[in-house]
Amino acid sequence: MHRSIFSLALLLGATLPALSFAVDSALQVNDPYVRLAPPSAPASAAFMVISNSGSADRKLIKAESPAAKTVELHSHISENGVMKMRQVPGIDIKANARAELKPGSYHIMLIDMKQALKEGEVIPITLSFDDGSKMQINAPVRKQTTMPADKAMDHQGMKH
Ligand SMILES: [Cu+2]
Repeated sequence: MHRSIFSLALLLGATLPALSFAVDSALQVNDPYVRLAPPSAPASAAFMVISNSGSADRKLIKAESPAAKTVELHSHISENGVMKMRQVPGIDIKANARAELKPGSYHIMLIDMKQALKEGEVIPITLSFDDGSKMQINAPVRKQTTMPADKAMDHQGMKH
């Protein structure tokens, strides 16, 4: 009797480490979209908010999409007063924080689109993170609004 309870405790103890070994469920992507570019434009950009509810810093290190020949992670920097895009090796998503990919800031650049984008079309994007985890998201194509950033944020918040 004693022995069987003891084995059960051992068994439960042994399964606990396995439970905490989950795939990166701490990361969540909200409100992804791809900017509708003019049909002649060879490139467009994808935006989204990536939240990290975990206790470890994460980094987005790669993005891929079947819709574009090349996909790069970009940031906007101000160089001599001129805003320029620059490729970056990764986008940080700090522990218990979020990374906002938005116009004028970090974004996922879709270069050499295979087809012209259509409004409402959904673009699949695969995100790879520094812990080896991957996430597949679907980003609808949206017309670029010219709202100020704070208004756009309110709008995003209201959607959920
Ligand atoms: Cu860019």
